Amino acid sequence: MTKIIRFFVAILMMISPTLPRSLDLPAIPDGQALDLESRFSLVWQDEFEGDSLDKTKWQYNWWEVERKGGYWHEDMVSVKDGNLVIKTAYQSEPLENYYYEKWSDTINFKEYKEGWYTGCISTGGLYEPCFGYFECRAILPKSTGMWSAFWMMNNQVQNVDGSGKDGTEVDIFESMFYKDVWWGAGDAVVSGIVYDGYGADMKNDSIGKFFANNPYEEFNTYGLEWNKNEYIFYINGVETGRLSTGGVSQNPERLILSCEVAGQNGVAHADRHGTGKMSMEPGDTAEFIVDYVRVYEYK
Ligand SMILES: [Ca+2]
Ligand SMILES: [Ca+2]
Repeated sequence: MTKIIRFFVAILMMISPTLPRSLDLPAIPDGQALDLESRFSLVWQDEFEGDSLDKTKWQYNWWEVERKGGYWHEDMVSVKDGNLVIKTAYQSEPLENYYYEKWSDTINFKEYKEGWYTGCISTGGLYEPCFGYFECRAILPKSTGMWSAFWMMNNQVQNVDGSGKDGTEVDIFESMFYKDVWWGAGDAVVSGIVYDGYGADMKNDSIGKFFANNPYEEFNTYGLEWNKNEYIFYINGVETGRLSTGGVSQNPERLILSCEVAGQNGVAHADRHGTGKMSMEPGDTAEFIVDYVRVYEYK
């Protein structure tokens, strides 16, 4: 089905490259190829070798008790066979009940409940770069009603001053269209930005949806080039789009790998992202598998 839709989209793109996006269809990446070697130098990486998370590079979820329709918990994060694995599964017995105070490293305690558990890791407080090229290589978790993401942010994103220059959430990719074959988006991811506040103050923009290659079964790379003037998004080293809406962040930001379950207050349900109802049942597991995260500076 996706092959037929991709073919249809390719025809539309021959008529006009922006036509799929204007119809809310995913587009095929067809921008400039990234010239990584001549323009950038590798300065930070985690290849996820070994058998545990490197705590000199990452910390576990740093905020919130419940995360949307589930819970973030470090027991859902592991390193094995050269990959980071963030597992999403239903826990009939709640896992140990602690969480990090929002926006801080302070640990608090509150009762966790039965429900969907998943995980998040961040370089917050350990490595917060500003500008460069950021890439992960990953296989996406197979369930509707949830999504994985590789993203960046800092605490200033919540600072409402009319600009994103103090800090912008940059969603390098979010996967939320698993099995969404109706719009042909099943093999697509979305990329975008959120800036100048959350909740009622939130402003955002997106480059739209773009196809990756069989992303729930195979590794693809998802990248962001961030300079003073714009964000440039890539899939497998091919540009998908650019954004600078609201002003580009000029401050350091942390890198984040996460899975989230659609819903609220720890209860899973379909939400505004159109992720639908969770297709997993208790006993099922979805895995977000990350081969590496690499960071490059401009030469
Ligand atoms: Ca701001
Ligand atoms: Ca690896």
